Amino acid sequence: MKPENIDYSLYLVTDRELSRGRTTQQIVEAALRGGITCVQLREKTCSTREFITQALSIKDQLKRHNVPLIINDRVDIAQAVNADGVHLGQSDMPIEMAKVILKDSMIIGISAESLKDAVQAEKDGADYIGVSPIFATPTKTDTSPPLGPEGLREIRKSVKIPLVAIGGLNIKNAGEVIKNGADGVAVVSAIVAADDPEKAARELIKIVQQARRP
Ligand code: TZP
Ligand code: MG
Repeated sequence: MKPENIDYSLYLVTDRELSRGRTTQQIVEAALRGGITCVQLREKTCSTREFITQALSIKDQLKRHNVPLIINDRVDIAQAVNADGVHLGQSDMPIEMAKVILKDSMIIGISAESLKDAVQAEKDGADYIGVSPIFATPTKTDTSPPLGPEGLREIRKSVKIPLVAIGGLNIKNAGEVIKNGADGVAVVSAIVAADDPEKAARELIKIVQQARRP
């Protein structure tokens, strides 16, 4: 999928630990029915071989819905499975090196935890920025202090590429982050750990769409 065709509106980030016994495929399938528009496969504990197997399986699932697959951290796996893109944090492979390895059409998302990171990521040629964390979240605790909607708004003023907000987002605050400049809302627990991931996704996408109306 071409970078300009990616819809970041509701961006699901997977987490097998929070899935409450359901497989990542089950969560993704339900979330697709609910209306997610992008998936990042985030595997922090499994082997490379298992990561690849998961990526190929989820890629297949997403293809049927024309939803892009982004791989967290692993440039090699993104390239090997021909994913739509890769998402890199500030401690992962530098973007200029990732660009050497990846084919030109591959989307590169960069996590920014400050205005400085965000401006740099755009300058370096990122396709989108994950603005993180907006709010404190138990899902990821090794983060910088939360930026809040104000921090997001500041970044929006300085950066033109798509901004995907992440960290502590749910149906109560998703609208607020869209109104403060995010192009999309990325969630882990609000979908992955929900009693009903389909319903959770459906509610979230509706809130995102409503928040965009003037
Ligand atoms: N990156 C920054 S915060 C975060 C990641 C992966 C976790 C977001 O999880 P949740 O459950 O949506 O707050
Ligand atoms: Mg990372």
